[in-house]
Amino acid sequence: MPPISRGFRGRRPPVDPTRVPPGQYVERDFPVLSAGPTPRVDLDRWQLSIDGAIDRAASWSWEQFRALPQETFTVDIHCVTKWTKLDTTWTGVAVDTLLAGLSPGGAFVSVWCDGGYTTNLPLADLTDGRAWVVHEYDGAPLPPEHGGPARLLVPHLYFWKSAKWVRGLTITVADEPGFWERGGYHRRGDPWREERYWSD
Ligand SMILES: Nc1nc2c(c(=O)[nH]1)N[C@H]1C(S)=C(S)[C@@H](COP(=O)(O)O)O[C@H]1N2
Ligand SMILES: [Mo]
Repeated sequence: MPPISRGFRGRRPPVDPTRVPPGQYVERDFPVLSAGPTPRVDLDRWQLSIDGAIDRAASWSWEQFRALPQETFTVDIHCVTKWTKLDTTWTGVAVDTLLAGLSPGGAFVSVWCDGGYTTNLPLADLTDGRAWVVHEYDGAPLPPEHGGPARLLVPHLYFWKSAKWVRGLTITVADEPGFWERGGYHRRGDPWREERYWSD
């Protein structure tokens, strides 16, 4: 008997509705949403930094970053433009690992990137195993259009918080709106509460 019967690949298991936040639909492809061109990144000069309101700043070269403890995990992602993609698999370093031994002196983070994109989040949304800086998608190096060499991944918030081409996390005392947040998007962006706009 053949291992895969005819037509099997065309059939899709039904979607578990409890995994799809309100107002979202399930997308099978992986759309690219970028506010500008994909930046070119020289890995020899790439650095990831944590700075701002923190007793001691930290930075990692690409080699140092790749030598940190790595995690591979599968999560669902939710874009504010209403697509949800289930079971996406990533590899990278937990933000907890980056923050280990550092003492942030503020409760917020401004994330900055090659290309100039920024986004803001409560620090609490980046800790307790809920956020990573990832460099692999589906077992392969993260494609540039999806944020390679490395992007932030915060799957429990709308995907605009998952900054592509991430280069730094600046700890701030006050919540400082980033690129889309200045344009009216929510300061936190919880898809289960439909926190789409600043006024939600
Ligand atoms: N640097 C950067 N990060 C970004 C964006 C961007 O324009 N620039 N777009 C955001 C938005 S709105 C979404 S939905 C996701 C899209 O990620 P994708 O292109 O991998 O699907 O990246 C987020 N991170
Ligand atoms: Mo988005």
